[in-house]
Amino acid sequence: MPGSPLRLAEVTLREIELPLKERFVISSGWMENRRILLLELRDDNGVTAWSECVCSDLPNYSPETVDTAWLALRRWLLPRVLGRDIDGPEAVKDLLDDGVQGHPMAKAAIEMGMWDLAAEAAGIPLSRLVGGTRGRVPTGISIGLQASPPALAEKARQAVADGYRKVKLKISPERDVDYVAAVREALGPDTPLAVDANAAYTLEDADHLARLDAFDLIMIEQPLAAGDLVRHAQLQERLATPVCLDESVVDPATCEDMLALGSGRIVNIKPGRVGGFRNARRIHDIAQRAGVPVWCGGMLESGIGRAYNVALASLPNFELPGDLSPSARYWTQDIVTPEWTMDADGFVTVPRDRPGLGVDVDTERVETLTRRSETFAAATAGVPS
Ligand code: OSB
Ligand code: MG
Repeated sequence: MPGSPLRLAEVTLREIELPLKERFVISSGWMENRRILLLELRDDNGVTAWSECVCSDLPNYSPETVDTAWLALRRWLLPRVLGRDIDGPEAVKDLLDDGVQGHPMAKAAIEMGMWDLAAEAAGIPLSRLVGGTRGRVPTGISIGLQASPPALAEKARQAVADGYRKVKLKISPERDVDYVAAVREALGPDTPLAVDANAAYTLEDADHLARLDAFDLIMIEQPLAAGDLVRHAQLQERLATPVCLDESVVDPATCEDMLALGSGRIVNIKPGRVGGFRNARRIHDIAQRAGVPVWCGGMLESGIGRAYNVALASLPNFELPGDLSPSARYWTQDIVTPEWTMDADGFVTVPRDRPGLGVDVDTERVETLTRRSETFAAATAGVPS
């Protein structure tokens, strides 16, 4: 890692409220007014970086929430890193894991912010620091549960017209085969189509899920519960469609277990879910060695979290389109400039001509949207040693 050690002088936690243009419904819950936890990190030299904690308001996707992350950050995680000499971003995760189980999204918010601080300090783009090789990344859309098969088919048709290179449909036991059939019929045989169940099924549903094999899906994402690696392997044996794991893969070890057991053939990597970029990169490498493609998932991030996802998705084994929709799909106005856009071919450009995230945070807008904030400083901040 280039340069001198990192030392965090100050971190501000902020909760903002950013309304989604449209309610986003998945099998386990829904989101409408996004509560977003942002971190502003400052090092000893006054270099700053923004990061985003990707938890939601409710613990439906994972046990963490905005409120648990705020608590974990202020009480246990920030005290482990503030004011310490840290060799580089690779070293952050071990400090955060020392005596603290779980809380991967809270940890990732610090860890990823430290990657950006290191990129800013070195004067290079974040994508370069993490080892990205792509100049643009293919983009897919994740469409929430809809009221009827025709309503879903219409959304899917619009997404293809917009240029998206993959269409992912949320499914649930009440809304699956008929919905997927309507979309496949509307889009024709060639559009890359996937489904995501967010853990809504059990192994008892294997015969039912096998009906989805008729639609030539590129994957079925997370059909069973997060801990069900063995059951996913049993299910995969009964399906022609590749299983992709999201909630189940929480660290490099669970990715190795998935591959050893045959629990799936594709990995969704969300850096927040796996505790940050160090783990995300390790999972990328493990999958690459196994010949298993990965893609970058999304958590309805603001433009700040999206910058990290775009940087990560520029790594070479991110072969499938990521859930990296442009800002305008989610928000009336994002909190970064320029906003994230997608070209007519369905690619998002990786910013490679400026240091760090490649976008500016609209601090005035963030201030207006802020519901609470709290600043934590190192005891020795500013004192030369
Ligand atoms: O399972 O991938 C998921 C959003 C919130 C929680 C879980 C998931 C999702 C998405 C959104 O699919 C994808 C996006 O950010 O566009
Ligand atoms: Mg998912």
